[in-house]
Amino acid sequence: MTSQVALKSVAAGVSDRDMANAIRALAMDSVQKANSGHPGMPMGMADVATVLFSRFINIDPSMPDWPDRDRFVLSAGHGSMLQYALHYLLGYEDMPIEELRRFRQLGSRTAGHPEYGHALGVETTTGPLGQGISTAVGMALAERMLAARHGADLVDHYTYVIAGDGCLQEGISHEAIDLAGHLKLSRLIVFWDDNAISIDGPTSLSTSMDQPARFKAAGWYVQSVDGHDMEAVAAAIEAAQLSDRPSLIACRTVIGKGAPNLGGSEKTHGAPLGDAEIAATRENIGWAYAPFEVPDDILFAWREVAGRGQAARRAWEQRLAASPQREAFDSAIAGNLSDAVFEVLGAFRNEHVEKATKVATRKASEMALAAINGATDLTVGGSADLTHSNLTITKGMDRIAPSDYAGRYIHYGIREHGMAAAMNGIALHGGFVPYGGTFLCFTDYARGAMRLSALMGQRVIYVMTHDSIGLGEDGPTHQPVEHLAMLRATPNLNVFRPADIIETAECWELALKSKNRPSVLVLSRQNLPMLRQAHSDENRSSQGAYILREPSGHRVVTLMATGSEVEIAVAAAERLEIEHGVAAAVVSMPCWELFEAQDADTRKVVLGSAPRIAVEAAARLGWDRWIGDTGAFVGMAGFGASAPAPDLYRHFDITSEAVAAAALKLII
Ligand SMILES: Cc1ncc(C[n+]2csc(CCOP(=O)(O)OP(=O)(O)O)c2C)c(N)n1
Ligand SMILES: [Mg+2]
Repeated sequence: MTSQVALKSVAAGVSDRDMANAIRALAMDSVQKANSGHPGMPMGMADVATVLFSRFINIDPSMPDWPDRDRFVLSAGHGSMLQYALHYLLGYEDMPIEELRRFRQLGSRTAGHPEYGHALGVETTTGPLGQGISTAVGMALAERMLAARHGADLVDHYTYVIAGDGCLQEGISHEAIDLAGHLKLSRLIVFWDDNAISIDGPTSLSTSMDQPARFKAAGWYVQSVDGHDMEAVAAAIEAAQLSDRPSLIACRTVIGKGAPNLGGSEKTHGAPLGDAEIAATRENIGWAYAPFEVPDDILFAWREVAGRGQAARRAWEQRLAASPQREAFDSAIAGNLSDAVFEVLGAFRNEHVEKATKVATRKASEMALAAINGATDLTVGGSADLTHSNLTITKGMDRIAPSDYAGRYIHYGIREHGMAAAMNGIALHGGFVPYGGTFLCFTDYARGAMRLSALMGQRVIYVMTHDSIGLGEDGPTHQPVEHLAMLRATPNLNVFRPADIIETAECWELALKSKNRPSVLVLSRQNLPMLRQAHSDENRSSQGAYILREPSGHRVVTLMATGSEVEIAVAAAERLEIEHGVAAAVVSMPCWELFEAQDADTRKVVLGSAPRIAVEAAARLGWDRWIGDTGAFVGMAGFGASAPAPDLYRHFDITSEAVAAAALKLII
């Protein structure tokens, strides 16, 4: 082993180009060994990344979660080897060279695309193009909001993004860029890997977009540089840091830079270079080392760089220790909601059982939110331009505006996908619990980012109102039918469809307590009666499903329903009992996922052994699990229609009469 002192003197002779070539070599070797992956992008962006990481970014590999670190988002996630190579070179303890050798293998930290939680320092999961840049907008916004609350002493960092042609072609980037430009998120700096190549070939096959002009039109500060001119890149970053607007630095690069025959070609995008081209590349860039070997001096030069971030972190810790904000800041970052939040929700339930409050569950959600938002300031609300339909703003919530980040309500604009991605970024950044609304039907538009909320296990709360044909006149374009099935099929996502004001408050409580999981609150436009017989201190929805109505005798049939159809099931049970002497239990199932998590005995008690009928104004898909072989389903078999809601329920035969008839058919 060479001594540290000796290394230091050797490192002094290491050039930026050597440091960048280490990234190139590690990327091409790892992809070659895995026989899978994307060498072109890391090789093309190695120079930009070297400048960014060696001269600017404040991160500390020995404490990757330090709250005031700069955020780095590799939006072009297919270039994951860029990030893994950097992490190895910077000395992240979970990224030894063995992990690079195990690139893309089962159980390695070096997953095909960067995954949040897999490797230290990966700030967000990327790979679905466009998500990274859009998530970064949420991070940059959260940074400004947290700074507004706790001061620049504690919160003062940048969010850096590397995005490719693909990220900028994706529609979500439009939403994200527009929002960031409008809000003047000046701490957001995006590098565009402008290599004019994607998988099919030159980008001219499919786009004539003037990207710099597009960003300028959205209010960004735009610079264009040669991405292999390191001094030009450094100067651009310096200028970007001083801008009062978000920055795009268009970096003209060569994909697979360094590969003498394949550089510049789409062939380097997503396939190993091959032994011959790798040997030629080594020759071409003057890299005389074996695969996975980085000489000590170059490695040391990289490790030295990490010291800058470490010093920044230590200085920040001292500021925190001396700050009167310390406790509030720590608690916000930990995301701990005070007991007061759950106490007010308990009192809320008590009050409304007594009053038998009949409101739409979207209204109930607004009322619950008023209580929640009064008891904590961690919650940050918003809507994709449907604030007064989703009922997501409550009294006293100030709005976030350009250059004014002290509020806690975000007008996301008509940008469902951008909103969902921004909420991921806010949650990942820390300091806030984001919730945001749109119509349930437009979950489709937000889906890509919602899936990532679930994959990353983030506490993002989706307030999805107008949840069925019950929305009425707007018609089938707005009436979700298949959305519940899709959401329920998504792993690690809680889908709540409360039946009344009490369940709504309970579901809000459960969503807030789900620290490692997103939640979707599926809420009605139409009024729904309060269905509880009595107040219980226990949160009955926490079991996912429970017996809402016990029959007077031995149960002959069980009626299961969610949301607005629970009322119909209750009416059907009464009809069956009074008119036909049939004892029917009603099971309300506000959250399938939580019910699935119960033990088999609990589920058995709730479901009973009598034939079961499910009632839901949505597609049947998924219900058979609960219905069993002998049951029936009353719901939707196709799209809805435009008409007043009561007419639609009659038209589609989702009525207490239809449920009672289905029950009689089953048991006779
Ligand atoms: C939403 C989405 N669509 C498609 C893909 C598949 N895909 C991965 S990389 C890529 C091309 C990206 O081009 P670019 O960003 O220019 O990357 P480069 O080839 O320059 O590395 C595509 C289509 C994806 N990952 N995500
Ligand atoms: Mg490209």
